[in-house]
Amino acid sequence: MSQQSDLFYSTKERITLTSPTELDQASGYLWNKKMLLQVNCAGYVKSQYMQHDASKYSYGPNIEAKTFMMPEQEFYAHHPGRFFYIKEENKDSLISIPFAPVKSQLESFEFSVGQNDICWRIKHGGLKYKISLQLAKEDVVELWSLKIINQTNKVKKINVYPYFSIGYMSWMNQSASFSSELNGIIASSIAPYQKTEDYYKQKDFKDLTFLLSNKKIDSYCAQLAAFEGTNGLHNPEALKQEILNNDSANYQTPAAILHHHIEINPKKETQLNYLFGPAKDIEDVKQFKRFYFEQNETASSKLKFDAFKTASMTGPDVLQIETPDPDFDRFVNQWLPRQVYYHGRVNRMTSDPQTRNYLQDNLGMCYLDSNATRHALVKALSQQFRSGAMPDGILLNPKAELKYINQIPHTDHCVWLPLLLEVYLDEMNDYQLLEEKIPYADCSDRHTVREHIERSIIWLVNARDERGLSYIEQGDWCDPMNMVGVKGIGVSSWLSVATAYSLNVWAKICRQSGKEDKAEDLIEKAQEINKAVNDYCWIDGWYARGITDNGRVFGTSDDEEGKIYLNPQSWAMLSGAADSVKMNQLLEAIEANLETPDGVMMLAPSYTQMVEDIGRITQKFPGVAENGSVYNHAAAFYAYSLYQQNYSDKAFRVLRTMIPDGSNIERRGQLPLFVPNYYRGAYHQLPEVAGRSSQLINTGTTAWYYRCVIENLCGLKGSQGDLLVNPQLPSHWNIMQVTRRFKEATFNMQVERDENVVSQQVYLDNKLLDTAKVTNIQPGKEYQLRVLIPIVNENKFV
Ligand code: CEZ
Repeated sequence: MSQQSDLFYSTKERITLTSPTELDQASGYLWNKKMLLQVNCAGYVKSQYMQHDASKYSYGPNIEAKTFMMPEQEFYAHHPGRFFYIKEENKDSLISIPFAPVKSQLESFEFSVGQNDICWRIKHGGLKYKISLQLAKEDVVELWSLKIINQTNKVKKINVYPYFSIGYMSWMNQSASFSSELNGIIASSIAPYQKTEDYYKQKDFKDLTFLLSNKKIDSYCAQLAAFEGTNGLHNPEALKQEILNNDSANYQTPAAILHHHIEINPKKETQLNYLFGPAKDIEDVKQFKRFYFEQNETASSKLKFDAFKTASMTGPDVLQIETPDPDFDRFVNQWLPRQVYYHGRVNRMTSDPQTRNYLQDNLGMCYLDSNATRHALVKALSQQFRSGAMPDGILLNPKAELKYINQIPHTDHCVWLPLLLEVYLDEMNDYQLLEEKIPYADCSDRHTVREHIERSIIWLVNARDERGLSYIEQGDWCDPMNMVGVKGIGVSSWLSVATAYSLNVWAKICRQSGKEDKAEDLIEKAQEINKAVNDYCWIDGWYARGITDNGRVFGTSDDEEGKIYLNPQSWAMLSGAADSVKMNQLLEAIEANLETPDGVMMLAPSYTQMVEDIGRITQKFPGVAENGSVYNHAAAFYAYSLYQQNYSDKAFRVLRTMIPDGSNIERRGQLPLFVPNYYRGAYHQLPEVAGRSSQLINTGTTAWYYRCVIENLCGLKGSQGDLLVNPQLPSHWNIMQVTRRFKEATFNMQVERDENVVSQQVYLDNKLLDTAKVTNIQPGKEYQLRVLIPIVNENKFV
């Protein structure tokens, strides 16, 4: 166990917060392939599940907009949650655990997040409470357990009132009542609709929400208003008396409140289990009751539900590191692969993930489950158009439709195809994939993957103006940059260098798959694009962000706001546009304008007013999301580009700064168990909120972060079936141990600095290798690697 601050401590697989108030936005997340819960330390819960598309079963107290997951969603008194009111018999004192809604001082509090469960340990009034939450393996069901231990020498008589939010379900039809047969609250609704055809679309919707208990209840309340009365949830009217009024909700906002009167003998304990979730009909609920309660040997006794019935959120164990930085190790070994796996398995809880997100999330998944990546690549290419263009979103099921941002034309989606293919081929050496035949979205001709990629490359090369710069239309990687090229003239410097980089990557793949001639053409074209970017976008020491429909170059020192953007700089390093002179200049410009203690901002200064020839990005609150936050996805690109140029210390600092630790956790407001999509930026404009976490776990950062760690920091990168060995340690590390699974073999690597070596030496099973690569790798075999690297005189990682 390492105590990283008096607020939290970590063990190998858990992070535990010891205060419900010091980090009040702190949360953990649990998921299975159909549902996602973000659970806050006080008991508030954001829950959603997939039916055709993201849906809810526990809502706020009034109609909620159906939209994609948002950053910085604050909690409020009626925010949905899972709470247990506790009242000792004949005593007025009322508490609620884990903390909200009563929020009274508790004697001791722990919020502990594990890989596959979340639990709370609370002591108060001579009783010890352990609340545990797991998710079902496949079903959309929350599995809750509450264990109460009487630590006193007297019999304890208490009333327990689990309050699980249901909220405002539907303006068409909502109600709730108690089912004695199921021993629980059943709330039912009709998902609102007006178009006739929607009736048939949603006939099989799970419009019921249920809360079942495995212990006979004494009374209940299924109506929010009746429970709360005029007092509010911190002191509900209904709890003025011991027995609840057994209120139903009849087109009134439902709630699920049960009541158990319990007597616990001295030093004895009792255990209560609950199932909560959506269902299509009563039969569905009965089935869950049978499966999770009746057929669950352990339900009545032990805290946990049968392991085979609960979700596991950790992918295969492919990488373990041990370095001088245990907090970093814990994050890389446990929490990062868990977040990468979540993205690859859950697709950000949508049925039409944005194409760039889908491809990048599967880039990360390639290290954990390369078959899933192969499947995703084939699926994405089968939705490509014959023209070579890629859609803005990938439809994951026959009923899926392109929604929200996927209805706005973005021009970058083809760029990510060769990048994903490169990681897949390096990891799996599966060049046969290039010959696999796949149809198009708008044509049944089946062409090879190679042909599909060729068409996407031609599409990218043709989507450029007379200067050779890439059109941006209503956005590139930056979604809300929607007015630079809305007239079809404006261009993006980022997309231009990204296109050049993508061409170079495809050239490498062509060279590796015997298409030498193609490779030459591609590299030439990439150089042509790099030249155009240098000719038109290199201004005063860094790359501008683009040129608008009216020919205004923006993202330069001439701009008051949005002077410099990070992405064009890092990708110009990747594409080869930036030679060493320009690289030094742009790195200085980044250091001077974008670097902050919380990380590298994606642009600065943040916009404080609308700029009509740039667009929506300038209307976002300064320092939030794309408008100058520390947008970790962009920072991860920067780290990757720095590693390619051997700026290992700078790259490691960018990665290390993304993980909250004792020195900045209060500022960031989250536990080090995920990388959020951003930390507040606008560091020089709004320092008081800079560094604040968006708390949003959906981010393309994780794929690139994992790639940087595996291929650069550890330097164990696949190449045509071999494993290249070239670790890039930060200069303040003298040693590192790594275990990596690659091509079903295990590589144990020890890296150490040695004053007798001037350049890296690689020993395989104690034999010095001529070249730093392991060839002829045998599946199932275990390999010992020892890498000696020079001592660094100057520790550049300060
Ligand atoms: O969505 C992300 C996208 O999922 O924004 C990134 C983009 O590369 C990702 O593909 C950068 O723009 O529409 C908006 O204003 C939102 O800001 C989305 O752009 C943003 C969501 O907030 C999720 O972060």
